[in-house]
Amino acid sequence: MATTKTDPKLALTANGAKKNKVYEGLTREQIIQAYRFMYTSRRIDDREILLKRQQKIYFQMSGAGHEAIGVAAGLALKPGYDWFYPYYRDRALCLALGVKPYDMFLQGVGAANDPSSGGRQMPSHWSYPELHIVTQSSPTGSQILQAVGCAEGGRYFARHPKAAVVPEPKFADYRQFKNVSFQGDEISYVSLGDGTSSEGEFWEAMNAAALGKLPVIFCVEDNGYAISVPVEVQTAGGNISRLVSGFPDFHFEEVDGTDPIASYAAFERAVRHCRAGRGPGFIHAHVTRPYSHSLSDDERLYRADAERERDAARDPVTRTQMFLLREGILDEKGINQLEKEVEAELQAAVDLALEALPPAPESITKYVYSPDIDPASSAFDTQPVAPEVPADGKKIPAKTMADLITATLRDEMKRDERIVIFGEDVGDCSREEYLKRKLVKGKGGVFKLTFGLQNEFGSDRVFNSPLAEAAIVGRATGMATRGLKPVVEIQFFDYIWPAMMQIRDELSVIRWRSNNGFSCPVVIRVAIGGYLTGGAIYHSQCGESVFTHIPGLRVVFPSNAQDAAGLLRTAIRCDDPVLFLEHKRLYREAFGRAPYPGPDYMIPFGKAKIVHPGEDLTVITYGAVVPRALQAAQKIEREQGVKVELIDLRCLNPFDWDTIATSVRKTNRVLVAYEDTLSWGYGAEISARIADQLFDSLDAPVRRVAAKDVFVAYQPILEDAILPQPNDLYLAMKDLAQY
Ligand SMILES: Cc1ncc(C[n+]2csc(CCOP(=O)(O)OP(=O)(O)O)c2C)c(N)n1
Ligand SMILES: [Mg+2]
Repeated sequence: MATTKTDPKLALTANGAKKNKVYEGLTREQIIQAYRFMYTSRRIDDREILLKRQQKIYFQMSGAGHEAIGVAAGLALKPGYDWFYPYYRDRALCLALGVKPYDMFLQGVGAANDPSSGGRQMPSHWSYPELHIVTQSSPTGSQILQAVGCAEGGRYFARHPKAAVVPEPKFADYRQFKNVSFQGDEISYVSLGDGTSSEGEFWEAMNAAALGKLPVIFCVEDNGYAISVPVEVQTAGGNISRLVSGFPDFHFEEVDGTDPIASYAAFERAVRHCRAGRGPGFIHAHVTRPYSHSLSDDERLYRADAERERDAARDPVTRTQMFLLREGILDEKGINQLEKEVEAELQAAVDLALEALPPAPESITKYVYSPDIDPASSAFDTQPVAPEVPADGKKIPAKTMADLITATLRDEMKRDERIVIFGEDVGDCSREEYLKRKLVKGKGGVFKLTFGLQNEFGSDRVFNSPLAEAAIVGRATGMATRGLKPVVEIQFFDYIWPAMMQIRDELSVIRWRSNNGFSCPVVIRVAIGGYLTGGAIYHSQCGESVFTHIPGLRVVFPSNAQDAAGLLRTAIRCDDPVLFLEHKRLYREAFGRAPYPGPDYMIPFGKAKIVHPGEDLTVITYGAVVPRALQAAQKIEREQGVKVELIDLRCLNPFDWDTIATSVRKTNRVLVAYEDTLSWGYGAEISARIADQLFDSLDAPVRRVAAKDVFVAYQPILEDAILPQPNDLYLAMKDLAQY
């Protein structure tokens, strides 16, 4: 373990002539302060390593070698004004922004009052809302797109300041619980390691930042290794600066990141570029990694001694100490004094942290969802407005699910200026002059559900994104963290997978992992499902159970127009992230059309609908299986007199256990039907719960009807054989009724 020592031979006394000298704009006092942060950072690492060996903390991740670049960033940027998406090596940055060593030790011991996460996250996973240090996670690089979205959020509020005002609504929505702050020239800082620049999300973020000329500073802290993989195996040509140099409107810096003054100067130039609105900044800092990757790694297994010695000669802490002595900024006595003060502070902080109480086990479910708004509550239970009868006495026109989703989006956008809509092809036309000159009508989504919205609300609020699903969700997450309400679209469920990391490890978990420090209530609309005769493998998939398996994410799946309108409004106004699944086959189906239920119509989450009452058999389903099950239920009643109670769940997380239990207790027979593949599907969970909790009420086994365990094929004969059909449902109902 390399510890930091003062070399007494180098000690000089203060040089009077240099007293007023500034170094790239930094005064001597500021440089002493910078050194104090660097030294503190290194010594916290050393203390944590000791505590880990004594089994008093459970993990350690060091920032050693990265202190100078971190402190430089901290001095050039403003806490509580700019926004920070750091990574685990940014201890010195956090100290420079105002985080206290005590807070860091609290995370190490997993204390209840750890301000970053309340004992939920490993140490070095920073989260300090007041300083604008946004909760970070462990997947390398998943913070980068969010930093871009954060910058977009700041710009949006600067251009639409009225959107930040919390109205006095008749109905309390998520806005009441989001403090929006924006400056107009704030910067989003994001850092990553050299290895992490291989992640696709890094490139999506660079592209998005350049396209938007956004004030984001990307800082690549290049220590030459990603665990054991050296940079020349990681980055083509061995230098990330060369690879990114073609991105337009960036200010680029490649700097010795072990030199705090050169690093500060690089940051200052990038900051000026960003604050002036000229585009993003990119700082490539060459740093060192004097300790192994983590305590679980031993770098001697893959790094030769000579190489490690070369690194040690560039150690930023030792180097800065030598600089202080050489410049006469501090003499040996001064250095000793500073180090003693730091040691005393750390000792006190460790002593205190070791006494901190752990969190209570009962607290584990706190902040999975918003503690402020419950979308399953009666506040979201409003009545549809009766439509006006046409003056000519004609029938009230019934609208499709597609129509009512568009109408709901339009009314919500009128009501709430924080809503922005983006995704692939969702805009009417990116070349605005065509719209202005009325040369084109506009597209508005491949299914046309957002048609006309860009025209009506402007290109700031409805716009096309690059073809990059992780970027859609990651940027939306950053925007929502700032207080916007992004309602984004994933064009086909089959293509949601690039966004999976953002959905599973970020969007859904941000509130919980930050102990309610941050939240990001995004709505993701997704076109899902088959029965398309020709949709084939990549336009017909279901897979909702993959998402209902994620704590923190609401999942909704309406089967008809009115439910889609009511549930989408609840999704938009609530304070949780929502996956809103829209079945493509139902968009324009004759089944389930309805008049528009009005601009305040809402349905609470987790409330099923009994589509067809009955006493003999319960069928539990949702989505496009609802009309198919209804057809089968009507047939079996006609032919056999069996009365089926058909339940449309409408919302999959939360789901309506009470309605299921009441029905099964009455009918004693139950069929669970779903369009997804049978095994490990959504119905498996429902069946298991029924078997567990309603065993005494059952007169027959719990049966399932679902897709075969294969992909959906193109040829309609095959598609019919794969997906559950009305006749499959009919036969299963008959079998169960006779059991
Ligand atoms: C997506 C993902 N893949 C793998 C890992 C495991 N992992 C943690 S750190 C790391 C190396 C990161 O290297 P680099 O980006 O250069 O940062 P450094 O640790 O060198 O500062 C790896 C592979 C992870 N956390 N996330
Ligand atoms: Mg590295």
